Amino acid sequence: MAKKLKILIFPDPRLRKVAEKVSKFDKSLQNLADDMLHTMYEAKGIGLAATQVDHHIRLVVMDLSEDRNEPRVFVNPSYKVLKNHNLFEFEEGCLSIPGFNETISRPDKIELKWQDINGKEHTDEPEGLLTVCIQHEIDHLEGKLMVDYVSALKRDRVRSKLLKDYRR
Ligand code: GNR
Ligand code: NI
Repeated sequence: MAKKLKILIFPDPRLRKVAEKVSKFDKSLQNLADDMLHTMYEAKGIGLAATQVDHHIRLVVMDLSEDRNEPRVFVNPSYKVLKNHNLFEFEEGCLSIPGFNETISRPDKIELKWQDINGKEHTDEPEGLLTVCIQHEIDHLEGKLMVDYVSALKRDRVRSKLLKDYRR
């Protein structure tokens, strides 16, 4: 059975770690991906990076489908911004920053590379929400968060609020 993992909340310093490349495509990777998908569905998110559940490896799960029945796994994802891109504004949320929504501008045309759970390599030029979401998730793997795109004043307000609400 899949386990529900604890999602780290900003400003937990573990969210700032840079994730390591995955090189072993074994049962424990599969188990972590399953646990992350379960955790993402329980939290009603559309994506989750391993960093958010305190595993500092380059693993992302996602489900962008209406019916929540199209789980996807991205191992070692990376992207290049295409030359003919435009900036696309989208209101984002983050399971590690509950209650905070902000419109973020990101490039709308990327070449995405990743490996699947078996280590097989894939390349795609995604469209729409996947483009936004994978950039958000790869930011997590680099220790970067949505709050880094807003003013220091706003970031400090969010930090104080979450420290109060999620005091350990
Ligand atoms: O559930 C999520 N929704 C979302 C909406 C807009 C842009 C990105 C996202 S990802 C987020 C889940 C999350 O925090 N992933 O890291
Ligand atoms: Ni997030």
